[in-house]
Amino acid sequence: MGPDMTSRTLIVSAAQLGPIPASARRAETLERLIKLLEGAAKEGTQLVVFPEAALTPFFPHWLVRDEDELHSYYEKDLPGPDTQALFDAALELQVSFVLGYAERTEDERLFNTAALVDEHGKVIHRYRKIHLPGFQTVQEKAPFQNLEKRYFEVGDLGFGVQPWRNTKIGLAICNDRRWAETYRVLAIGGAEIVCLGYNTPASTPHLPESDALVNFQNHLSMQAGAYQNSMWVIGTAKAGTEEGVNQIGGSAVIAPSGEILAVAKTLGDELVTTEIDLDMVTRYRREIFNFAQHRRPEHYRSIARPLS
Ligand code: CDV
Repeated sequence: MGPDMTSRTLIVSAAQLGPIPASARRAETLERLIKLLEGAAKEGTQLVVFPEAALTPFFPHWLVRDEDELHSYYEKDLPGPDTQALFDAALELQVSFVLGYAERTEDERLFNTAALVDEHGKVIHRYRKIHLPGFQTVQEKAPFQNLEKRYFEVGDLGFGVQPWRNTKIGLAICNDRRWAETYRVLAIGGAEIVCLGYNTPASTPHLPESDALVNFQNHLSMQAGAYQNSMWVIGTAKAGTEEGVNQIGGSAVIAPSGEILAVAKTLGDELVTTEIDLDMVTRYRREIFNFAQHRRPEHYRSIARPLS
C-alpha cells in the first residue's frame, strides 16, 4: 500500500545547513543535502525544506569580480547534471522537498528562486524572491555586502499556491518572511503551509541596534505570519560562519497558533522534524481568522487617507 495522500497529518523537516565554503564542489554539497533527505526519510518525513541558495555559499555577501565564478553559482536547469542525484533520492525515498537556488533562465535572467519537488522527483512549483534586500552597488564601509539587487531581478511569478497531497503550499524566501503581505497573499490564495529558507547575518551593519534582536526578529516574523494567517510555517536557515559572515540558525516549524513546535539547536547541518496537524489551520481559520466573515478590505483604504 502506498502513502496516504489524503492524510491531514504530516511529518515535516526543516533541513538546516551549516556554511557552504566557496571552495566546496557542488557534488560535496549535494551529498550533504542527500544525507539530510535520507535522515528525514528515516524519521518518516514527507516534506523537507532546504534553505535559500542551498547549493552554494550566499554569494551576494561579496562582490564577485570573476564572471566564471559568478556564473558557477547559478543553475541553468533544475534538475541539471549537478543536481539530478538529489531528485533521484527524492524519488527513491518518496520524499518531497523545497530547494532554494540561484536561477539563470534560458533568456539569461537571474532570480533567487525556490522549487517545490514532489515525491516523484518532479518540480511542481517555482517561486522567485520578490523582496530582495540590499544594494546594487558595493557599500564601501560595510564589513560584508548584500548585493541581491545586483545579482537578481525581482521575482516575476507572484506568490503562487500549489496543491500538494491534501493541502496547499506557498513558498517564500528569506527577506519575504519579514513582510506581512507575503503570508496574507499566500493565505488568501489558500496556502496552509509556507515553506521558506533564509541566509540571515547575525549582525546588520546599517542597523547595529538590532544586532541583539536578530534571532528574536527572525522568529517574531515567522510566528506572527503563522498566527495572523492560520498557517504552518517551516523556516530553514543556512547557519554558521560562511566566507567570514556569521549567520543565524534557529530553523523552526511554527504552528497556526504562533507556537514554535520544533527548533534547531546547532549552527550546522541539522534536521528539525515534527508532526503537523493541517486541521489546526481549518480550526483557526474557522474560529478566529475567518477572512470571509471578519476581514474588511473594503474599509482599509479609508484608514490610509490623509486626515486634512
Ligand atoms: N537573504 C536575505 O534576504 N537576508 C535578509 C537580510 C539581509 C536582512 C533577511 O531578511 O534575513
